[in-house]
Amino acid sequence: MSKITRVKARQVFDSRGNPTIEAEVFSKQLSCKAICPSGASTGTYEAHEKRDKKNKKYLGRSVFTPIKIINSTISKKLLYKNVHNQELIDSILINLDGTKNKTKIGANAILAVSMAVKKLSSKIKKIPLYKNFLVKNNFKLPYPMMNIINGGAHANNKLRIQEFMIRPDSAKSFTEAVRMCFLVIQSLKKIISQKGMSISVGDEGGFAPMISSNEEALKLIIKSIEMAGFKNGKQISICLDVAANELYKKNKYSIHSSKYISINKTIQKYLKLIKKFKIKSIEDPFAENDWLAWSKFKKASKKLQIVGDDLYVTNLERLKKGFLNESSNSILIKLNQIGTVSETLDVIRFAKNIGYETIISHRSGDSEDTFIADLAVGTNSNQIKTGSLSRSERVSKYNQLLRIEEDLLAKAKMNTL
Ligand code: 2PG
Ligand code: MG
Repeated sequence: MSKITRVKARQVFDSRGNPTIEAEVFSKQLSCKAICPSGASTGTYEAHEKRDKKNKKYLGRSVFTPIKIINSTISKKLLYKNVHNQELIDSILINLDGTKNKTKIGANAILAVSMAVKKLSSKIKKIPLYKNFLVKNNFKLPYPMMNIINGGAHANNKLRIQEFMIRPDSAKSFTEAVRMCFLVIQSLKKIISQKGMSISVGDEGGFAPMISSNEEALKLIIKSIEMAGFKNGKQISICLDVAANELYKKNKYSIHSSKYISINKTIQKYLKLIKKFKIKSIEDPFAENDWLAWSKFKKASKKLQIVGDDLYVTNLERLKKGFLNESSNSILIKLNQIGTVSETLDVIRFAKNIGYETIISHRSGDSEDTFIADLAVGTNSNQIKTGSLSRSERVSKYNQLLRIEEDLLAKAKMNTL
């Protein structure tokens, strides 16, 4: 009953219309599918995404080579393995690849299989997916960080910062959290269209108006928070993902304007911005190898949540280095940056042990797969970022969290910030 009988993969498409892998894992009577997401502003140290570079039929983006590996080698190697033994299955996949960054088989192939195995294990146990991770009782719902204005590599406007997010800090339930964000988003929509700007959205479902100044975006958000009847910094907080890798050149940054300035000046400008707009969280304020800038910033900004994404790439070694360097106090978790469910859980466990917040995240190229919603609840992560309240690949995760809250009924509580 709990033995794997077959693994099959197929090419499907992600939210940007690019090919990606869906893996399906079978036991005697049941099967489960999982789809691998894909990033745009990727960190250098992420696990490898394998594509058919030379196949011009899909402009070099198809994934038939890794799919072939799943259908042959992986399917054979996992035959009759116990689907509940995730660690053994993941270690088989890791060893089968044998490289540091999963370049041989590809992390996209490995992850799709690893996630499908976890889902099948839950299905066979007849428990919801969120009950099949680390937490066994006292489940809590994460605070959403909704990316309501998209810039950087996720939109074709000139905004330098990639993500302008809101977090409904005063929400007492997930349902309430979504309602608060809904109200702010509707206000923002009105404000943007009254200004005669487009209300079309970027890759993560947030608006992508043709503005270029970070301050202008922040002012629009504050106005929409107030119009919705909330107070910025109290009921709703602003959070940013700078994705500074994209704005770095020779020890200088062009985060606050198109001019490249020193680390110290960049920090001073950040501090002003944080104070003026009551910003509570900043992700990737500096580039992935600029350890010195990270620790300087951490010392200078006392209560801020500082999140490492491209810095850590959900990699235990890099997280340990960041901990010793005092780089941040939080880590963004993306399954496909490391490539298996087990390694992701190892990183989450370690992060919790050192007192870091774990924030579960989507990718800018995502799909209808809602695995990360369950992962957030099942690992007691207090935040999730999965875009705005538009585009079904984003909304599907929030909808899944609403279902989980309903499933937990009166026992459901919000996590703590
Ligand atoms: C990020 C992510 C998700 P991408 O930088 O945090 O928002 O973007 O998937 O493009 O790396
Ligand atoms: Mg990021």
